Amino acid sequence: MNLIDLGLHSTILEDNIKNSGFATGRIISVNKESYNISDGKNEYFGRITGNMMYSSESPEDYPTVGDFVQFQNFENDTLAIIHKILPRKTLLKRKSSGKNVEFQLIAANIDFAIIIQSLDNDFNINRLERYLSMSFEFNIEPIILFSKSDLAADYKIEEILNKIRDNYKNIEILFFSNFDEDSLAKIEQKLQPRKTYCMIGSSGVGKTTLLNNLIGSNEFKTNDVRKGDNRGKHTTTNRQLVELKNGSMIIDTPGMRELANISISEGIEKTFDEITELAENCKYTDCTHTVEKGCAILEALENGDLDKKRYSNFIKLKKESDYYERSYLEKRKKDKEFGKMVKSILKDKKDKYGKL
Ligand SMILES: Nc1nc2c(ncn2[C@@H]2O[C@H](COP(=O)(O)OP(=O)(O)OP(=O)(O)O)[C@@H](O)[C@H]2O)c(=O)[nH]1
Ligand SMILES: [Mg+2]
Ligand SMILES: [Zn+2]
Repeated sequence: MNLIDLGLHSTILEDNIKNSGFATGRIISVNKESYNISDGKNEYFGRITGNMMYSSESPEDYPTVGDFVQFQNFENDTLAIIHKILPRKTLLKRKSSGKNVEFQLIAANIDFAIIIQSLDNDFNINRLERYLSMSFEFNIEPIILFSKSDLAADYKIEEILNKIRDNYKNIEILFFSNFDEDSLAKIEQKLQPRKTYCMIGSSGVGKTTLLNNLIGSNEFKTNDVRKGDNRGKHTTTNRQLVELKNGSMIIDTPGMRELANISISEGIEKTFDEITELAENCKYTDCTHTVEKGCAILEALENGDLDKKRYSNFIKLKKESDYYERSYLEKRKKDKEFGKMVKSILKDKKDKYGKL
């Protein structure tokens, strides 16, 4: 395999790599402060430079799984020092969990997001719309997979399909069981060489089991779901990129507890495109679609032309995304002001006492 096989875009290869004096590879897994890098032939254990760490302003300045990076080898190739992250084609990110309003990177240079929900008790349209909005926001094509079809009656599968098919005509929707080879073969056929797929979904839906099936060995750890509520036990703890035999690449991720997003209004508009279309006929251009007279969306809701649940999730996701956007911008502003203050104190001291 070479870098193009690993998914590197040829213009990036030409512009950045020739004669750079560095080696180039792709981050295939991230541990706390170290990275595994592959150049298609060998794997390297990497760390970032101190400079990269100190000059970083946000999590985006750090490498993530799927990134192409430039590095230098030391100590007989046992240590790779990462100097630079090459321009990212796409970057999948979410709001980090907890109170802190900050981005958390999921993966870089992804072509397709494989959104997985399981048919035992995980199916949830609102959550699906959340994942779709995130994928669309970052220009990553979604594929929807429903796992554990062996546990669901045919009528239930039909019911789910009826609920979502009309809204997402251009999205691939597949039902499969990790215990049914025919359905696994269908997924395998969809995976294209040199393309990168990232599996996302709740814990316990069968992401790692699918990965193991695709590589044909139980290399990665899986775990039973909890007895009472069928939820997963958060078995996968780091993100991992794996090359498949057919030349495609797939990233397994830890199951998400909750998915919140910062500033994804375009992704939401794309996910709810029938609502976005209606909004063009609202009387006011800054219509919030909640109380205004002359709101085409509220009108459609009243006439029964618009699904109530979809509408309320649309409003909810929009509010949440805007709220986190404002909080994030405020936080960035404060951080910057703080940085400036520290710099000016240091300068004052320097002026007073000379070199510090
Ligand atoms: N019945 C059934 N069980 C499945 C299927 N796929 C996975 N499982 C089981 O579900 C459990 C959880 O599977 P994992 O592959 O560990 O789930 P995961 O999505 O990787 O979970 P995290 O790593 O915690 O995010 C295991 O006991 C699997 O055997 C399926 O298609 N049908
Ligand atoms: Mg897993
Ligand atoms: Zn409106």
